[in-house]
Amino acid sequence: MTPHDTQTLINKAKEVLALNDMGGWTRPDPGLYVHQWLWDSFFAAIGQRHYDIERAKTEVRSPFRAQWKNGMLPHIIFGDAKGYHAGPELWHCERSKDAPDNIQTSGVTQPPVAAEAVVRVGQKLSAEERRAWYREMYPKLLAYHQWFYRERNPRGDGLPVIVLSWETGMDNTPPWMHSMHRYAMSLRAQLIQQANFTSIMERFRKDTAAVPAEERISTIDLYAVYDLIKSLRKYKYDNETIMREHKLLIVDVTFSCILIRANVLLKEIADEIGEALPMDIEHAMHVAPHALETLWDTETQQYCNRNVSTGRLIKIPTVSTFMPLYAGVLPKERVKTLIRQMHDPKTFGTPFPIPSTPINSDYFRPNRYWQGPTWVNMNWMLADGLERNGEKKEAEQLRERTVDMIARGGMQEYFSPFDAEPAGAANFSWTAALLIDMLTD
Ligand code: 9WN
Repeated sequence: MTPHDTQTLINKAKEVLALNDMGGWTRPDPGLYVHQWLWDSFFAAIGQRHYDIERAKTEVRSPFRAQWKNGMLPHIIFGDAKGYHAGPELWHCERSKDAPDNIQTSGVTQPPVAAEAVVRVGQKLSAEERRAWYREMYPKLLAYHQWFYRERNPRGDGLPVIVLSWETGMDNTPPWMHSMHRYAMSLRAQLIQQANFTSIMERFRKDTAAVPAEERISTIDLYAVYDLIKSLRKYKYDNETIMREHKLLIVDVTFSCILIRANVLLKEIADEIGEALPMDIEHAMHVAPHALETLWDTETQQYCNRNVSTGRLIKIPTVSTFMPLYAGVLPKERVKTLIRQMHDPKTFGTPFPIPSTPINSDYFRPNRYWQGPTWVNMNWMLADGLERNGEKKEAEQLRERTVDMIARGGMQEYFSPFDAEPAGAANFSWTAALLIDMLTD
């Protein structure tokens, strides 16, 4: 790519971020996701830091204005826009004693990339400014991380229990959909499915006005997710009740890996400002990598989610199997195995890697959301992980393929792993932001 092309792409990406700039926060896109999402904002800041550091700081601060009293950062903060398919009237977050006052949010969280964004912004500051920035952010970040261990880690093994596929950010990822169908379909969802009512229910969907239905979560899966949200709402988002009563409790590989990495970054922040991490976090940092290894399935040679209720691994392959590269430094042999799998043309080794679901999976569709397409945020984290695992060339190659995919497909939400055909929402913020990051660093 010529320097000229690079500059044109960066300019286009900045235009997308400007288009989605709502003042103090960035929406994911102009049509479908018209509120604020947690990990989207942190990814947005990772791009913004390259050309407007103050704006990036504002973006990182903004999700904390809705931090729950128990420390949780909610996955959506609702603004005034109308029309989103799962708005405040579905969540009723005010039913929780922990919900923030005077602001509407969802009642679950999303992968904790907050510490990553705080550190990436910190990298662009002078040592003195960085310490001030870290002093400001550390207590809020710490409260968030401690919430996981107080409320979502009954086994004390350092891996959080996730209660809705939307928390993982990979909404219809196959292992979650499989377990939901098997163990957690509401009566209503079962009836819709059995009576073949899905085509009728399809008409009531709001999300498919913005994006074609075949690129989104299926209708039955969406209604089942809505019903799970209603059951969390019934439990008033109280995690003690949820851990006891909820039908779908999963230890998720991607989520776990992001939290493991986030704790390492939290420690970096604490060290720089002379703070000692509390015991609960120290303990989690010590035990979580061992617990992560129990998610490795020797038979199928992949990392798998675990269904907490059955105790069994869900052996359905997805891109998550590579995320332990992002979590930390793995033994060389394991790194080589994962890289071999990434390049296998029968599974993940596509022209525009890495597909969210391998191409030989029954679930695979090249344009259906988290069941096949390639996502820029996953590639960004995996390239970072490859690099920290000593695989610089692999990391560079993955970034090049990702940039090429965006250059062909545009600033889209996701892409076909075969030919970079764009799918999902257009003018998508994290694609733009992470592209800027990949082209700048
Ligand atoms: C539900 C905003 C979000 C992303 C998620 C992605 C999608 C929402 C939806 O959009 O989820 O949270 O309505 O489909 O799966 O990762 O944060 O971009």
